[in-house]
Amino acid sequence: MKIAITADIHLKQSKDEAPERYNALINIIKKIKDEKIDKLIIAGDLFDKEAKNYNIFDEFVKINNDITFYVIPGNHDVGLNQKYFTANNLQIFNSAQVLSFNNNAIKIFLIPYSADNSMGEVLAQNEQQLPEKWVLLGHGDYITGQSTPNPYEPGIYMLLTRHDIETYNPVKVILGHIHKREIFGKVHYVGSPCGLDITETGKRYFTIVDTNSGEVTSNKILTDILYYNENLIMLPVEDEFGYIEQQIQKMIKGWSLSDDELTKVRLRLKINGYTSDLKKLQSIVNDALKNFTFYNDKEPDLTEVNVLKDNERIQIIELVKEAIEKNDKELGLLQLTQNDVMEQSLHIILNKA
Ligand SMILES: [Mn+2]
Repeated sequence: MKIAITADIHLKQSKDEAPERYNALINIIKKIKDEKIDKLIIAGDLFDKEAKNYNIFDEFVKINNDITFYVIPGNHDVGLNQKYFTANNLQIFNSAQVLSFNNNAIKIFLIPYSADNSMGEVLAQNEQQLPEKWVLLGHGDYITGQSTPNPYEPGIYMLLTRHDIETYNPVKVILGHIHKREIFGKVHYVGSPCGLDITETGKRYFTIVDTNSGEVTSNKILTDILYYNENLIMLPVEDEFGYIEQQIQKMIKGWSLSDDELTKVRLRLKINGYTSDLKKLQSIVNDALKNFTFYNDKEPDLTEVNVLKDNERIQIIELVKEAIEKNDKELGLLQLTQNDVMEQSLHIILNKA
């Protein structure tokens, strides 16, 4: 049996405010129906903090009466309660619980968010009722020392440690809270189904877990908006405008989006570095991106681009650029990008600390 999982939708009070979040949920429902899946778990932060009116979601659940919705609260909707809803196909869980769909399959252990406990404490309290094979589903921070900080959620929430996982040994762990889809070993962060703002970039996914095999897969969501927050470096090389056009094409290619998805992009672009002709740079950049929509309608930010007229240094920069491109493999081993090294080299060549 397959069960779909999403988290961190952060629905607003009305559908008019951030409608893309509702639309992402609608797309998930469409996709899981296509796959004949009839269960959707929402792993916390279904609602944004100020939500008080739940009728739109209640109606939405009722309309989709062939799906059962299982919801655990997250830190944004911590007081969420069954009595706020009338739909029969919706279950809200306020305490840790085992979900069991058929006897032989892997079970799901739900841990709703609580400000007073870590996930490890909840696991210890429930050790006796943990099934033989189970997937942990919760909302909080998994600490490996390598997770990406979430600017939306500073601090640590409902900690889960690697030690907890080793001690209780779930088949998989599926978590809400970090809005970026990330995978650390058996731990999967689902990620928000639609970026909430410019910091939540790239394609979005929901998760499907197979309760027979324990296999977890990521499935793309067709969102209304795809955020990209990019930085490029302008170099005053011989063919500087050809160079920046090439950088822009490389950036777009790196997103690997379909033509339709490219129309969903909301781009914030900042360019650093040096040019011989700022006015021309602006027109080249705007022309290369004329089919794109910019985040908050702000054109690419060129305020950090300096003008350089020194021919000798331009030649030196050209040589350094070639050397950096030739040694891309070595830079990769040092976990450096060509852009990082070029930026540092520019500071040195141009005497700017
Ligand atoms: Mn969240």
